[in-house]
Amino acid sequence: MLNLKEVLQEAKSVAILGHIRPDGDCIGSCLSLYNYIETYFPNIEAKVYLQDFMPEFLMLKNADKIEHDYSEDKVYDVCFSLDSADKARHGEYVKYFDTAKKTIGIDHHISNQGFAEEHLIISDASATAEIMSELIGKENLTKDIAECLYLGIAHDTGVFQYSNASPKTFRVVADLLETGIEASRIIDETFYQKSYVQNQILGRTLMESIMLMDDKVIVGAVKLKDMEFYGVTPKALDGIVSQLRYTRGVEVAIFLYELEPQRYKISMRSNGKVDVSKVAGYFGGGGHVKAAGCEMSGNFYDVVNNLTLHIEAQLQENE
Ligand SMILES: [Mn+2]
Repeated sequence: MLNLKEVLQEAKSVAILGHIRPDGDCIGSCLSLYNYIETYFPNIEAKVYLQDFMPEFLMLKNADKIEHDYSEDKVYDVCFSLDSADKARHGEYVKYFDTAKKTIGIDHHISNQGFAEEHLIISDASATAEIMSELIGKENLTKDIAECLYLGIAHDTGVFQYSNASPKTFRVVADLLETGIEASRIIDETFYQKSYVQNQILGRTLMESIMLMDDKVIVGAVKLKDMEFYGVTPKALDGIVSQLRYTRGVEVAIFLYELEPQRYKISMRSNGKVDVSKVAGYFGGGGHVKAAGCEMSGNFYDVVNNLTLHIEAQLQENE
């Protein structure tokens, strides 16, 4: 297994890269490594590069030091690629990867082919942060490092709910909790909290949702003019489909938003009876059994009818 200490002992400068549109696991993993270096290898000049950033992650130590400028042509001794299944995921920061003297990839995506010189890819780890927890080692955890790792694992497991959260994940999380982190504050402020406007759109979408197929399918939609009215981007619509799924008796939740007139982005969630990745697959999309998405053209009713035909076929098959 990769030995973090050995790698860092020989390094004077380290670049840490995540992926474009970074999520909690990406940011948590990158900052855990940064904070580890700052604590145990203070002489190393380290930098985390991420293109954009969500303000709720500022609660993590040194989140304010994340670099968003890539104009400098610096050559690093070591470049870490975290939570990124392929090189293109690094976006414009890839130049630091390409020029570094040594590259190391750490990831949990099954599609990662190992594009770095040295890599640690564990596809049954729930999150890159779970792998980082093991690499850093229980004995080296500080509260600041543990907060980053906990946030990463919590986000990639949907707060420990998805099937990727294994008994091992919980053992790692137990070690993180031992450091005294404020676990519920981290989850509340970075995962569940929404802006007032987001809650308004969520409420309105739930209120205007429709039930189909003997109440086995629920459909919610947001139109372009609604997004304009509330002044939000599609990012603000995250989580609406999950809330739709929490409707008793529902097998599949469908959430649509308008990309342009007569063009929809569709997210689906299933409780297990219907494989929504198959449904999305018919329309050029994909995903997992319980979570999938695609894009479709047509008016709202055509789009919903086309989707429910495939859902109905699967429900009948399984009965
Ligand atoms: Mn991840």
